[in-house]
Amino acid sequence: MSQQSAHFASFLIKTCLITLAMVAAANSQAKEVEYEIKGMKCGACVDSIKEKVCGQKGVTKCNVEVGKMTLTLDDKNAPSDDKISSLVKDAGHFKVIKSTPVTSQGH
Ligand SMILES: [Cu+2]
Repeated sequence: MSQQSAHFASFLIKTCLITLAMVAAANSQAKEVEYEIKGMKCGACVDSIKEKVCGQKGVTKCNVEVGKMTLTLDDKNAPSDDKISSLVKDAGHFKVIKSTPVTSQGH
């Protein structure tokens, strides 16, 4: 095998593995939850919450904006609501005041 085709083969394998991982992620039960957060004022607040919450095991998607956080949670490994509340609290003077499951039905 030439070096170039070996390189191409390894590229194919990587692409294949990524696709498999994506399919696995899509197949596992995921839920989306929206959190209303008190005490956030600016981008720095957003960053500190992101830092605490987004890397958690079971959090597959993490979107934080001022006053609001939307997480996609992998049902199997998802942190509990209490855990998430305490992570948000640890990030600064923030408090989860409401969490609402987002249903994709009705779209
Ligand atoms: Cu801030």
